[in-house]
Amino acid sequence: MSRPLNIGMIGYGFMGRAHSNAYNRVSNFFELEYHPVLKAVCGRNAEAVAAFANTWGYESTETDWRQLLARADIDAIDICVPNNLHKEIALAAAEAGKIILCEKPLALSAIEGEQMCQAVEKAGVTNMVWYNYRRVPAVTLAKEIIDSGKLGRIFHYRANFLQDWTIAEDLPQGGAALWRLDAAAAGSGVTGDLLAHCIDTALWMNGGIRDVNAMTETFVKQRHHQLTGKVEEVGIDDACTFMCHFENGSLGLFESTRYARGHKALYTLEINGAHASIKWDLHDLHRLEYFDHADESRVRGWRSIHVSDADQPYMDHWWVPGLQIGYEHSFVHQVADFLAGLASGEPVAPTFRDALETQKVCDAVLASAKNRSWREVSRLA
Ligand code: SOE
Repeated sequence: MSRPLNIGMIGYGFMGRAHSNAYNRVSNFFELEYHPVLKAVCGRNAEAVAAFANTWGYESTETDWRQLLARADIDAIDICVPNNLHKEIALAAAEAGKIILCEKPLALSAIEGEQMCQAVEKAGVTNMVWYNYRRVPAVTLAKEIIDSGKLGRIFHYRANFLQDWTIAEDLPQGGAALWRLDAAAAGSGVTGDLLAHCIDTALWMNGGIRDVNAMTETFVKQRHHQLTGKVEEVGIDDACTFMCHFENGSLGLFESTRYARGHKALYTLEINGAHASIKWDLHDLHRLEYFDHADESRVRGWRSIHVSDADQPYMDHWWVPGLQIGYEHSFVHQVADFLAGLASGEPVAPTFRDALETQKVCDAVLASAKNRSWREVSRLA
């Protein structure tokens, strides 16, 4: 008989839906020692949070997150609110002895992130950050192929995350759906929101980043602020490009923007090794492109692997070979791994400490862009 893990989620936006869906689905597809129970969801607007609870099957609601933390029937807190609230909630949740799942990026800065790491480590509470793309089966397969050594020495790591949803100059900043455009709530723009995903995957697949050289741009300098009602300076980076040295000697090139007309969520990555290369594209997320120089020369070329077979990562839990899954399943996989980790006592990556490494790279990227110079990653900015 599996044991309940009572979830208390704070926030109920886009990520609240993604996480709730994962909690609801996981026990149907994975046999685990724990099963999530949607005990409570918390948000300031009582009516809206009640409607959310009803849609997703939460047993109760709260309008004050401190009340949620005080409840003895909540085992795990899921932080799904804007980035500027992560630290305060995480520190209090650790103090209350709750398990913590935190939406990415971990914090507004590495200094904040370090405080969060110390809090969960001192309290001894299990923790994880939602960097979901690691658990797209094709991405997990890419990691397994790299770890097997098939690529040989790595020369290049390239990643893009391109969107186009903020081009309109009359799009406001701030408030419920648009806090990502407000530096006070988000900390940064594409660096913390999109490049953080690329960096998380890169650190996981290719190891640490030594130093970075970045440029950022804010194309629309002022926007109407939904909370203050005034036209205010835009403090986020609309676009960011950086190059870097990995500790393994390979070179990295990363680009992210919300101004690439025609691209909605084009996360792509490519790794070139001495013997083989790998490419992946979020718009075609179940495929992994693979080129192996060891193939017979007359038939050598890029293979497009449809990652849907039972011996490929996670796929034995879903349908029959050949039938693919999508974006939301990466969250289901992350919950499944998290619950398995709870049962075994093993930390599940990315923990707060793992995610702090991404935060350090983000800080270095923003500092480098500001100072127009190379910046080492290890310094806490
Ligand atoms: C921004 O548009 C966003 O929703 C990010 O916040 C998510 O982390 C990313 O996965 C998709 O794009």
